Amino acid sequence: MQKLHFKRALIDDAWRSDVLVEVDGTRLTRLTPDAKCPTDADAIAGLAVPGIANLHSHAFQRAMAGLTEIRGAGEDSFWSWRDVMYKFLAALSPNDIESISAFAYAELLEAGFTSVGEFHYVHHDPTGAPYADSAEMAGRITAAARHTGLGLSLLPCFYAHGGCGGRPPAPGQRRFISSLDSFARLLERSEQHAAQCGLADARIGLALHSLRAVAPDELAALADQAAQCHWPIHIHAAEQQKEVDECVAWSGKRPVEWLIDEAHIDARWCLVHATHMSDAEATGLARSGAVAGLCPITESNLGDGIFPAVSFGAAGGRIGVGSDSNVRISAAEELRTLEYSQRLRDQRRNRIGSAGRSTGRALFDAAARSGAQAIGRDCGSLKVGMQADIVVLDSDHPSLAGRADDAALDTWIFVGGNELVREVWSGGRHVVTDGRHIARDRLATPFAAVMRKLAAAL
Ligand code: NGQ
Ligand code: ZN
Repeated sequence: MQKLHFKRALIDDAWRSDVLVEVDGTRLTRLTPDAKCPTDADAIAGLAVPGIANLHSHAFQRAMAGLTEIRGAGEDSFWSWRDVMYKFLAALSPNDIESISAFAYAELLEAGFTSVGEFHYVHHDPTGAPYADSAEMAGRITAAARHTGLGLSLLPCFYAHGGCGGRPPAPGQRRFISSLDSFARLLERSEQHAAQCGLADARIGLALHSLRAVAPDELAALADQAAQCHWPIHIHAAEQQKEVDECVAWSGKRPVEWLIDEAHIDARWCLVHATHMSDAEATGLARSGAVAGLCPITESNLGDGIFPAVSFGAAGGRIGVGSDSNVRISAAEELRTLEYSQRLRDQRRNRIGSAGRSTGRALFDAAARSGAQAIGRDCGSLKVGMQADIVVLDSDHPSLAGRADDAALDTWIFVGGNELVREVWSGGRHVVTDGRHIARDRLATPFAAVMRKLAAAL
């Protein structure tokens, strides 16, 4: 049993003072506002808010951040970036994946994310042959979570084809490819890795790469299994116009439309990106209860397009955020980038949320609540029974002087960023102190070694 006493905290969706928080294992067991700090509790200054779930990450891509910002001979695009990404991942070893992921996860925690949905698809060795343990790489992801204490929802990804209509995979995709049979074993082993990784709150779900990589019969079979296991289901959808065109040429339907009509998506689903939607698709997606998994920094970096957050929100749609390519890791900046994309498109201010309310708070609440839904975790709100996922903002920072409550959230999101994150608990584990992950130095050395090796190889 741990006892923490917070000067000010956002509990059960309201700001309260002098909150005594009791944690048993990974969960919150009691929250008492207006309480004195008992002698056996740690007194924490600052503003405590629930940690945000990062609903979409490809951790390995952290090590190529900054290496794809040179224009090629032709038009640079998502697709030319993807070619570089394939070249980059071709030689990654299991040790490399573990070192990169562990450092990225430490950074996620320092950035205010307390859990991650790891959309994991680099399964096989560089020739495309399975490792002796078919979930070797998944095991390296669970090890990274253990090294850092980050809450993990591991989403092993099924990937079988190179394009809509069952096109054969390209050579660059050979490390991803499974059949339904081989994937069943990989899933089972992944579950074991999650169960045995030493984090009581690690769990798994299912990722289907995209309608380009998964055929309808495969999607139906795996979605059935996920439903029986109560797993969340994630799929990339409609990130690029070319992908929409390919889907229409194949099926007569746009990707989100196809998923609504043919996959009967519901609240267990997370459609990652969902950038290119008609009004009818946006309404249908909102009605389904599925989460739109937005990755605003990566979507900006890759030139994907602008998500229709205003109309989607008006239809009651649910949005969460993910760090995807990890080109820049910051919960605050993901939310800021999302809001700014809407302002730039509409030539207006304060687009997400409602009149008279803090925009930062609206962004934060949406991402906290729907992020938790998307990756199947009891988090996103500080109340009894939830994970003890807590982020404390540094009220001693000059940017936060005189800023209380929602104004502090607005300041974190629009003015500051990671430098305002001071203390972080994930599942009751106190892993960031004074703005730094407790294992940062130990994890930085192997990460830097991989960075040097890979930069030389590209
Ligand atoms: C991925 N990343 O799987 O890493 C994808 C690109 C694809 C993003 N969607 C590859 N941002 O979609 O084929
Ligand atoms: Zn992705």
